[in-house]
Amino acid sequence: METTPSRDPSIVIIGAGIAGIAAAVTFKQAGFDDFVILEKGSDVGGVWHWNRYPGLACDVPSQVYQFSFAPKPDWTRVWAEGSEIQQYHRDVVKQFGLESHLMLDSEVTDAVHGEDGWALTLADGRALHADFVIAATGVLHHPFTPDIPGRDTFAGPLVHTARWDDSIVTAGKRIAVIGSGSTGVQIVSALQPEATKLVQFTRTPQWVLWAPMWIPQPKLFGRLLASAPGLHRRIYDGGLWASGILADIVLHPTWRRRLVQRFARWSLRAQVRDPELRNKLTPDYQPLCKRQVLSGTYFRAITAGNAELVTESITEITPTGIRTADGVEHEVDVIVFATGFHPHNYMRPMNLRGRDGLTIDEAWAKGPVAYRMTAIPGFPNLFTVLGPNSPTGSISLQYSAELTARYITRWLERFRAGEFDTVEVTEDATTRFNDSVAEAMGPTVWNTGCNSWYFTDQQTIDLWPFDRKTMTHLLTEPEDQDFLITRADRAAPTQT
Ligand code: N01
Repeated sequence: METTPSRDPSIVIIGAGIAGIAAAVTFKQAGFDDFVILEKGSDVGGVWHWNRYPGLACDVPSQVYQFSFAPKPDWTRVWAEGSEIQQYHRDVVKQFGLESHLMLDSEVTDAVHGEDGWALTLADGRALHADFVIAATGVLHHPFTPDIPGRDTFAGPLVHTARWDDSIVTAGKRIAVIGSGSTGVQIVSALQPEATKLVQFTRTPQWVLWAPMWIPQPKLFGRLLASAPGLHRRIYDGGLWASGILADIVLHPTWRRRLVQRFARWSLRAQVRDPELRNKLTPDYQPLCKRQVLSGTYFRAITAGNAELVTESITEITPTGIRTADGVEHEVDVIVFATGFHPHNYMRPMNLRGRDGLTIDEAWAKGPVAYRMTAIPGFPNLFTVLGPNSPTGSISLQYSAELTARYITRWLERFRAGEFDTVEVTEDATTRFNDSVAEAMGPTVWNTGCNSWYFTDQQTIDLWPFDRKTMTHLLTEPEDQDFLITRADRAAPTQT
């Protein structure tokens, strides 16, 4: 193919969380330097910046929950707390010289594709241009607070976990926690010991796998890993390999899945002796169907003398508490919403317009879809990192983000070499990919009859139903026949 002189693409990465950092470091290491990272928050870290609630920790072991290019030997705990993970992201940004590329407090309101590439506008009116846009906007970043009648009448503090307010005093208070997902379980465990009273409102109980989340990582182990990078790498690779077992467990109904499910049932039986409470805490769906919750402290917290589990549905918030369907008013001083997120928003509500003015809402009228998690028909030179169908329930997010970023780098290299001006995935290829996703969802545990945030409004499951090997295979080399590739000297898009 005839090429034009080499030109460096200008790139805008939207989001400075795991996906954005992975993309930025990968691009930089591949020799691309003309990029900015736009972050709506005041710091890097994504979910680890926005979530600062008491008890926040990561339920993935930290020796795996890290970038392959930034191994951290000296985590203080096996499952690190949120603040340490957030600091890790800050350190990585510094270590890889990303600070000069970073624009914090910079929310993108518009990204419109035209003849000259992408035109972006920020909330404060600033304008930018880019050849490529990388939407690393994350999944769980729009908190969901249910519109319960009377919500505005409550006299005390009322807070969503993802917008925690450090000035709220919880010690010695009567606290309501609404929600029983990973967040609800963590915050109940953290607040119960010092509360006068803690009432958790649970609409659907969750299976909670016992895990000793508090155990420290021995200092000696950290020093050993620091002095032996080869060993550290092997441990990291071993962790990724082991997470393949988790992927197999959720993807296929084998004895391994049944074993973990038995452990989940045992975790409840062994820790909750009171039959009435145990009954209230027993889900009517299979363990692992929702995003699995891990905790070694939750059942102790909810069975404590100052704790109460309420399964009656909430009808109203009053100035002094929460009223349930049985007419009881539960008087509290603080209300905590651990009610999750709008999980399928991705880059929305941004005014994102692709070819011929196509909006992302129009493109996603039937739910968020992307080709292999990263390309959307109608949106040339735009890629998502940890976009639709990302493996939030199975494979390492860092691995997936780095792999996707390397895949995008292949396109950037070809743009630099002058091989094309715009690249856009075809409808056909995207449909084929999504059909294969739908088929592969069949035997997954997510599809066994629970309601979870994994489901879109269209009842598709927004997860990755394949193993890591398949992901690696699909995101190693672009397959040109799946894309429309244009050059300025050609009148119309051509499929190569
Ligand atoms: O949110 P969720 P989350 N009235 O959506 C309830 C990740 N994460 O913030 O099940 C009453 O899981 C809702 O009830 P129901 C992880 O991927 C990771 O806890 O819909 N209740 C549910 O109980 C996780 O899955 C870590 O019936 C209402 C809860 O609120 C994801 O974040 C830590 C309600 C929402 O649960 C989200 O977890 C924390 C209403 N109107 C989170 N509306 C790690 O450790 C909702 N609920 C890595």
